[in-house]
Amino acid sequence: MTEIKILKIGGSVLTDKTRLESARMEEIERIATEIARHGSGLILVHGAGSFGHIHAKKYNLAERFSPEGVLETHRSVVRLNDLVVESLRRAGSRPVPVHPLSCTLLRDGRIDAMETEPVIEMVNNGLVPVLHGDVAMDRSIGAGIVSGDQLVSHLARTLKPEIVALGTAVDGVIFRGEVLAEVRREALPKIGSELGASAGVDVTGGMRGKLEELLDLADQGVESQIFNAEKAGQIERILMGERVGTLVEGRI
Ligand code: IP8
Repeated sequence: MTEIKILKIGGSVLTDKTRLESARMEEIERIATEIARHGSGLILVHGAGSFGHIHAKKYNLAERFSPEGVLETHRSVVRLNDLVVESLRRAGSRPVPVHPLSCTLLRDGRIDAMETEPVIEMVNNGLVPVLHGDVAMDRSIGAGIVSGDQLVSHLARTLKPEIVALGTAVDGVIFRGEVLAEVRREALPKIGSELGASAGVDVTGGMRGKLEELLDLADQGVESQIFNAEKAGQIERILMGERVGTLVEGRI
């Protein structure tokens, strides 16, 4: 089996989160070029940014079932996914879209079941599956939101990849103005209040949500990195196995 790397690029990097469905095409293209150079064994997950969060908030999807909200939010994130997939293809990569709504089931907002075998087969055949934060059916509340971070953590727990990295619009986990080289669960009470919210509309928890997701993963023995994907070259460094940004580690 191919060694797997899971990379998530946040919606704040790919879109302007303050303006409805506003893609940052130059960024998407630069990122696609970096990925195309080092994308073997890669599963890419991207956030929704202003393509999903604004619709999800409008229909209050985190709180109540809305058939119209499910459709509008899903179609919006698929539009962003199309742009990412197309840029990757132009850059020379072999992307395939994977929409979580069709292969993931939640219970109380957490992934209860996900069909991962097709994703593994894609990777084994040299394709780059491109997943994204999405709406998904939920056994308890009808439908809910599955963030890209939750998808990363679920896939990583199942597939035990060699590299897990979350590219954001900041340099890593920042505490008192400094980027932390590493972070463990024990540090959360101390640094928690300083963890910034995301710019613009965000229904899935900003840096704190991200960190909680990755600390749970670290508790299962899978370390990950949070780094700045807006800085040119950082994605390539990550995909080559370098340590960049903040390493999220398990308990001491
Ligand atoms: O941007 C959120 O995914 P995220 C998905 O990865 C929706 O948190 C539909 C708002």
